[in-house]
Amino acid sequence: MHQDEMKKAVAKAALQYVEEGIVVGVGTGSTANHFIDFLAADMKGLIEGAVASSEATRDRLKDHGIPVYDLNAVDEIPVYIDGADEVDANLNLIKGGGGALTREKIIAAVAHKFICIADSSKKVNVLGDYPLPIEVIPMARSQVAREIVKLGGDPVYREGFVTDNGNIILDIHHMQIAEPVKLEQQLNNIVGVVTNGLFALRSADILLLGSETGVQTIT
Ligand code: ABF
Repeated sequence: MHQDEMKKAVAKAALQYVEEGIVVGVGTGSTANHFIDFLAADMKGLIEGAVASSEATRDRLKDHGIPVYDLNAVDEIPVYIDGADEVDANLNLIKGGGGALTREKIIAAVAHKFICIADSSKKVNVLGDYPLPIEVIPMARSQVAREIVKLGGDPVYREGFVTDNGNIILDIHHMQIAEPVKLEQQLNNIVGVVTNGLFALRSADILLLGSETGVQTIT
């Protein structure tokens, strides 16, 4: 299977976790986009609606005619389906390559179950080859960058990019992340950081991983 076929396969497999009548949390990115398309084809009218992790996802859901709710209007999210940029054996993730990490992390925190859908290229032994995105309040950019250097990272300003929340992104390069939980906490403690793209304190519950031979379910 090619990469996009793997993405489609895991997106379709994720439908098994979506029960009738629920509000489903929906992620961002090309794999999540496939999921939205399958969700609309198979379950539109059967689910109550969705909560979107980005403006782009909200638009795609709405284009398909799926009701989109504000998170504050929803009591619970039984399941959240989203992609990742990297995933390790313990289902810790790097997310936020598309810049939607903050809303993604909020929905992941609310969701009872977080299903990560990814093609095999995302599976790694140690997180960190993929630059780790950090959403930062604009006025704190230089200060946060200095603190990241102290932690051993190499922060790069994502030029010309503004998040859905009006903030900027620093991508941390060259960081082997041996202790994801510890680093997530350290980054959370830097004043001016809104969110970091490590999902280790709240990792995925289930990984649907696309491979040459089909979809593997990893827990
Ligand atoms: C979102 O989409 C992000 O957290 C992650 O950066 C990205 C994965 O993109 P794709 O599915 O296009 O590979 O889940």
